Amino acid sequence: MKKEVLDKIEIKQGDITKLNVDAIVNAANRSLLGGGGVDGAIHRAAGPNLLEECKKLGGCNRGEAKITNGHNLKALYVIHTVGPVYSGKPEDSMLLSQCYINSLQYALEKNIKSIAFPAISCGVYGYPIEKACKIAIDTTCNFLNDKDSCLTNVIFILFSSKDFEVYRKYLKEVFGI
Ligand code: AR6
Repeated sequence: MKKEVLDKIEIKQGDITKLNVDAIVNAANRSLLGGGGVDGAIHRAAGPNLLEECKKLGGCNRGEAKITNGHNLKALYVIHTVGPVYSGKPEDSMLLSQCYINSLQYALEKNIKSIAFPAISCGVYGYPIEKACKIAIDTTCNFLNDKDSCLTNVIFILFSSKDFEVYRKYLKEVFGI
């Protein structure tokens, strides 16, 4: 992997709603009308106008993404994506990978410089964090490697120290960073 790509990757532990980035990614459900977990936290922090905007989007299929404004968040945009419910079948990984690709594609189209991802599907949807971490990082690095974009900073933000540790170890073991 190119050093320029790896230099853009950052991991943090904390609350995605507090980040000062161009776009944050929401691990939403197909209705896009809010829910628990990170979705609930983003809607609470963004305020009721986010829900009003989401109502106009007509939902979202698994693996796809839709974009809204950030409203009361520091982030200018929220990119809503719907991850797979973990089943252990091969299509899980394909759908999860598509969530990252389609979110990054919006970043490219909107000239977004900084974006933050939560661990999509790793809460209510039950995706094992070790498997999801590999998909998140590999998919993102390959995207950055293959496409020209304005992105200078891609943050993976993990809520728990256990999940943060999984990402930290993977980056160290596989990429030496
Ligand atoms: N900042 C960063 N990460 C967070 C935050 C936060 N504020 N809150 C939770 N996480 P989940 P899913 C982490 O369940 O598995 C919703 O109800 C959390 O620890 O939010 O994709 C939707 O409406 C976990 O590692 O999303 C859907 O119905 C990760 O975010 C469903 O849950 C994802 O957990 C989506 O399930």
